[in-house]
Amino acid sequence: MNHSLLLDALACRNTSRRPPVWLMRQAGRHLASYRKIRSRCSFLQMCHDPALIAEVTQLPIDAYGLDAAILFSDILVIPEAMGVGLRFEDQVGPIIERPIQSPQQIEDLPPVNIEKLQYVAQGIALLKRVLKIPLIGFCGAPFTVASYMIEGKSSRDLKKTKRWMMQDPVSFSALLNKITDWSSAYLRMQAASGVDAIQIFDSWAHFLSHRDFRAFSLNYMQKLLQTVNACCLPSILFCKGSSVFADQIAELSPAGIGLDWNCHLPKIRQQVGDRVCLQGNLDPDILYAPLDRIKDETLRLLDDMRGDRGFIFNLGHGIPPDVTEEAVRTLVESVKSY
Ligand code: 1CP
Repeated sequence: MNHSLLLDALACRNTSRRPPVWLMRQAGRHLASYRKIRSRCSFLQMCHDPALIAEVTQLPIDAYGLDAAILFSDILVIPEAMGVGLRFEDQVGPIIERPIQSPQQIEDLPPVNIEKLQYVAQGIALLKRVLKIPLIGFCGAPFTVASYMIEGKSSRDLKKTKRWMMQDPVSFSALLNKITDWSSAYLRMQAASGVDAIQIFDSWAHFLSHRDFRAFSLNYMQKLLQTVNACCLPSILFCKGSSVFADQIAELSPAGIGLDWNCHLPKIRQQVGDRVCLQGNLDPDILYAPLDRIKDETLRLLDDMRGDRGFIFNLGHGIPPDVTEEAVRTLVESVKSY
C-alpha cells in the first residue's frame, strides 16, 4: 500500500483537499448488517472465526466507503488468551470469569503463547486479500486491559484497580508487564500478518492523575510503541483523557494521537507541534442530533483543521450502538465531499 489518505495523514503529508475518515466502533451494533450476523452467533464466536472477522470488518466499508478498516476483534482477547476466562453478556458487557484478586494469581499467569491468537492472524490474512484500503490493527493499553482483569467487568470508577495500584504498586506493575509482553507479541503477529497501522486504546486513562498516567500507563504504551516502530508501522495512541495528556503522549513520538472530544483540536495542534498526526474528535453523541446539525458540526471541525497535513477525521470515542446508519452516513459524506 504505497499511497492512501490515511497513511499520508499519519506521515503528516496529506495534501489532498480533505482528511481521511474512519470511525471507532465502525463495525458495531449500529449496523443492521452487523446485528443480522450477531443474531445467529455470540460476539465471541464472531471474534474467534477468521471468516467472520473478515466479513464484519468490511461491513462498514461497504456501507459508508470509509478510508480505513479496523480489524473486527476486541481488546479483551488478550486476557482471554492469558486464561482468565471471558464471556460477554447482553445488557452487561464483558465478564472476566476468574478476575485477578491476589499477587499469586499474577505470578501464575502463563508465559506468552501467541498460538492462542492465531485466529486473528488468519482473519487478517483473509482481509489483506480483498481490502483496497489500509487495515488498522489494535490492542488495548496495558492499564485498560489490567483494569478489566481486576474489576472483572466494566466499572464506573475503577475502584478495585486503583486501590490495588495505590496499595501494592509492585505487583500491579508486574501485571502490567505481563500484559505488555503478551500485547507486544500480539502486535508483532498482527504486523507480520499484514496490518498497515496500529492503534492502542487506553479507554480508561482518564481515571489516572498526570503523574500516575506516566507511571502506570504511558511507560507501558511506550514499550508497545517500540514494538510497532520496530515493525516499521505507524501507530496511533488513543486515550480517553488525551485532551489533558496530549503533551505527555506527544513526547513518545507516535505517528498519531487520538483525541477525545473535550478539546479544541487547533489548540492541541499548537501545543504539540506539527510533526505528529492528530485524530478525532467529534462528540460521538452528535450522531443523535438532526442530520443538518451533524453536517454543521462535521464542517466546523473540517474548517478548524483545514490545510492540516496530519489530520484524521474520527469521533472522540466509539459510535454509540443505537444511532442510525443515516446519521453516520451524513457524517462520512460531509467529510468526503469537503
Ligand atoms: O454485543 C455485541 O455485539 C458486542 C459489542 C462489541 C463490539 C462490536 C464489543 C463488546 N466490542 C466490539 C468490537 C470492538 N471493540 C472493536 C472493533 C473494531 C471497531 O469497529 O472499532 C474494537 C476496536 C474494540 C475495542 C474495545 N473493546 C475497547 C477499546 C475501545 C473503546 O471503546 O474504548 C474496549 C474498552 C472494549 C471492551 C468492550 N468490548 C465490548 C464491550 C461492551 C466492552 C466494554 C465497554 C465498557 O466497559 O464500557
